[in-house]
Amino acid sequence: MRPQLLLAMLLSLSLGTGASAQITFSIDFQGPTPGFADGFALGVITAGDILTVPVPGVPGPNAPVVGPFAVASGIEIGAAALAPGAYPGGLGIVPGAGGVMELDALSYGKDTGVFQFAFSVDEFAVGVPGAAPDVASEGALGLTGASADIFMYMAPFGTMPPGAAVGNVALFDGNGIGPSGLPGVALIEPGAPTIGVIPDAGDNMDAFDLNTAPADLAGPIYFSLDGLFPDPLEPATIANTGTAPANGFSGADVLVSMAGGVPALAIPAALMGLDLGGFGSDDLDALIFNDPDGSMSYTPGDTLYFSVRRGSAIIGTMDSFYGAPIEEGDVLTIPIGPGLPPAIFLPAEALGLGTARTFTAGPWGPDDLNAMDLLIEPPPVPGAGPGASFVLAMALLATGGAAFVRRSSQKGFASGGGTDGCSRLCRGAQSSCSHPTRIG
Ligand SMILES: [Ca+2]
Ligand SMILES: [Ca+2]
Ligand SMILES: [Ca+2]
Ligand SMILES: [Ca+2]
Repeated sequence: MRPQLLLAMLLSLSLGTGASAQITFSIDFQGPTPGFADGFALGVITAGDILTVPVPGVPGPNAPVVGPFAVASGIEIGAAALAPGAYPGGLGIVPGAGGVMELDALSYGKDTGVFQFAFSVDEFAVGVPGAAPDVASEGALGLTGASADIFMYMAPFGTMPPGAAVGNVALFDGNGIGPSGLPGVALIEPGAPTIGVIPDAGDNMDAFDLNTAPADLAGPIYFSLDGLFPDPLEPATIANTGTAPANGFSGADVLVSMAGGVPALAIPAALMGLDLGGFGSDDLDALIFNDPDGSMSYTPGDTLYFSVRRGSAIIGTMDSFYGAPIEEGDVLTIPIGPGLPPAIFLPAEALGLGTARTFTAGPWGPDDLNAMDLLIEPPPVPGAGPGASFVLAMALLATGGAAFVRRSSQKGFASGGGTDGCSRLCRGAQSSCSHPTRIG
């Protein structure tokens, strides 16, 4: 077995045991899946919906499984009031530009733990080559499916000064087929970067929660909506929907809904050092929130991390902790004082992403982290329970395995892993091409 495949399998096993692997997520409006009938046969998928894996079926939330998938992802909770979903009620979101509802960050307020940190990127991310499958091998200069995938940071979650490089490895796959061999979530890939073209060929997972318990669905559900300012890489399109201002909020605000309710402000942009350039000038695009006292707001003792998307005004501003220019791939946290910019907690280069700071940005600029979660699995004990295999994988990397994995991955990368076959058209193998119906 190839070392990098062994590593990926070990990492997936570390999450593949127990109910904690259940996933809920959202996709962005630019991909091909919005407009499809959902895999639960409940309704039509939108970019504001909270989705899950369509098998084994309702009620969900379900865990990623190896593809191919004959149907699209299932709607767990719909975006609009009374929208169809396995959990009834909807988030009460009203559409922005073009009738689009775009939810771009998600948390149930129970993101705890210090060990396992997972994230996703968009279709322009190139990554810094490490141990495939990773952002670099799956990204815009590789197999072009990284935007639908989830990756795991290869060190315990903790702050790191800008400049440090650790890396990542793929954890879950968009379509669950193809070279990585990892379980998937019934999204469509690959999707090469396309500037100013909609829909994109592939989906972009733009929010996820990796340990969603059925009880979480009752709420509170924390999320952010899309700001109005354009994506600099999508100049000729309606690149962003302004769902946030259409609902009366900034794209940089963290909101909260109970299923069946309407969005309310939970964590204002200003508390996070965002929108210093004016209302709606920043857009929060990834969220980790733990609210142990249940206040539904940020209070001392809570855990809060976030990221901003490309085009946000705060990008390039010196962060308030390390004094380094903020980038769209950084994991940020609240400022060290009121009125100051956010603090960089984990710089994008530590995650194996390309940054301007380290001169590793790709042809489309610095990589954008656009979804993340901190897992509830307890710190691993070697030989016992979930996470133990992660320790084994780390040990593999820490020893001579690291150099061997790198050599092997470069070799495998050069020879090409192939593409995902007919997935672009049917989410599955050609023998089971029952394509879901696109509506509208
Ligand atoms: Ca979305
Ligand atoms: Ca993504
Ligand atoms: Ca947002
Ligand atoms: Ca970001």
